[in-house]
Amino acid sequence: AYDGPASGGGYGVLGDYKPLNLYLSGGYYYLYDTTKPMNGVIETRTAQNGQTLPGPYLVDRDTNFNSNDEAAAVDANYYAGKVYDYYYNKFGRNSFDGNGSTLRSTVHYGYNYNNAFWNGQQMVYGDGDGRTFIPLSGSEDVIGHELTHAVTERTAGLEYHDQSGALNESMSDVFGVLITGDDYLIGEDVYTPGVSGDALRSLSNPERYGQPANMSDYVYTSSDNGGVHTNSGIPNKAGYLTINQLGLDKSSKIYYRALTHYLTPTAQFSDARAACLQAAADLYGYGTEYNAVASAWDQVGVN
Ligand code: ASN
Ligand code: ZN
Ligand code: CA
Ligand code: CA
Repeated sequence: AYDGPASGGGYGVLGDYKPLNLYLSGGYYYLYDTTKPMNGVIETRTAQNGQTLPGPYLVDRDTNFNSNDEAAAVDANYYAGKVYDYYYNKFGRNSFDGNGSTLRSTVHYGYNYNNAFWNGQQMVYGDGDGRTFIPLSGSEDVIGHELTHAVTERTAGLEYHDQSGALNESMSDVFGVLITGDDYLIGEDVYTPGVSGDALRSLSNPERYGQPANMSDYVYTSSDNGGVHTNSGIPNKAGYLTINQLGLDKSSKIYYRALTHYLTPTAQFSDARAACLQAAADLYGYGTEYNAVASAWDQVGVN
């Protein structure tokens, strides 16, 4: 065959088959998707259980990515494509920077590493230890969360500490939910394989996972950059209440406009309320939608 784009498929972390856009070069197939209208590509590499980034490509001799160590990579590239499609189709945003830059992921980061992150340049996924997590790229909402950190960095620029940091975290969780559109849980597909029905966080019930859901329970701490993964429960609950009242489409438009037009690096929770209200007014006027947003933030004690 000739070198160039190729179609194939593979099995993800949960064992499900999915089609893949590959690239053939020198007798090897790459997780390297050239089919999007980007300046770059969507590609996935491996850290081979080390911490050197971005690491080499993970390649296969044929178009069927069916080996065990390929599963995390299959999902990383597949879901990165899904999240790319969401931002492009819904908002016309071409990749995280709006300029079609390459979406790079690295899987098999570290050993038994129970986390995933955006490092300012790419997404990085651990394999988990098999008890707390299985490979984290197996969850579309985790990928939506991490890639939204990249969007936030290039738009609102929310500083990653205290209330602005909790808003940064919350935007990633809210878009994780808006992108998948199926539940209000984050990480349920890859969290505690031995326990069913749980998740890393819940937008509808933040308290279930130790987060506050009202300003009166805000946690003052010096750990986790001022509790950014804890206090995000408050704006997360407002996000749930918004989505529950207005649905995915209107809520997506309101949140995206708030994130890209109104929020600034030092925004506090009250600024997020104001940003969502202004976005709702811009898009829908001062009616049902505006009142729903106001009610959502009222209910979590943010004025
Ligand atoms: N998974 C975490 C997050 O995206 C990593 C971190 O603490 N930044 O929030
Ligand atoms: Zn995060
Ligand atoms: Ca979910
Ligand atoms: Ca579980």
